[in-house]
Amino acid sequence: MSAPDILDEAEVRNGEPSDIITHEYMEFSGGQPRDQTQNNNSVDGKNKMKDKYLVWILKTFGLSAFFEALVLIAFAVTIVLLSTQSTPSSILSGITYVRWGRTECPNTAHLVYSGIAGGSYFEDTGSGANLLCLPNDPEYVIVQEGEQAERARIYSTEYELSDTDLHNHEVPCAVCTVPHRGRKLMIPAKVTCPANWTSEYRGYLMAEYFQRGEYICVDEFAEGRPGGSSGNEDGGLLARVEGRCTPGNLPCPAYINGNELTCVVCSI
Ligand SMILES: [Ca+2]
Ligand SMILES: [Ca+2]
Repeated sequence: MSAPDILDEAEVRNGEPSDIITHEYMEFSGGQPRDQTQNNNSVDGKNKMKDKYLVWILKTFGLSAFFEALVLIAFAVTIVLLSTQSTPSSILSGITYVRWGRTECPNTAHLVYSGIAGGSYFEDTGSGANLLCLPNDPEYVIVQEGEQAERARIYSTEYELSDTDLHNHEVPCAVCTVPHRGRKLMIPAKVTCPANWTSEYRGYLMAEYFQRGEYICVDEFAEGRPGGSSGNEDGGLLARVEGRCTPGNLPCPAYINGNELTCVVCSI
């Protein structure tokens, strides 16, 4: 007998669910006869309603549709549980770094935003010492229009590389993030990473030409900012860094006096 035939028979008998279904419920609830006590009658009445409802669902939607729905619900619950469990690790793991000299990230990383290197004016004695990757679309809140004297200042930064085509071009930057990594490190004077570390990018060590500032790693394939100017507008000035053996005691000849230093950004 097919499933629809069973369901049809269930409805025909006194308009109540079939004995097959009722009997199965009785066995499940301890196998007591349906009319043994008043309480049992009350419970039995509720069970009849449940059985009727079940029969109606099965008859209306069919057995296959019913079980397909169950499978879909189980699949959805599994997806929700997996996504809930993966959220903390995806948030808590990963590194972020600035790729100086480029507007895009390496293939292994995701771009957070790209912008332009910003720093202090090359003759200023104040303002910040570090370089910032300024977004291309700043958001303002409270401002006093016009220039005020009592302000630190930030300017775009140019390559000060007169022996290259990059000279006087503004320096772009890309903020990159790599999931499932725990540490990052910029190693000066190296183009290779330690064992088990991954090279994010490599290039040349650079720093502010006239001022005390931070050393940064500029990509070996550095570019000028798209839409920027090759004119000499100054602002911040970024120059390559060479080692000097004297004065001081740099370990020469491992370091060679006057050689421009490299750099690599590594992650693990
Ligand atoms: Ca320029
Ligand atoms: Ca040199």
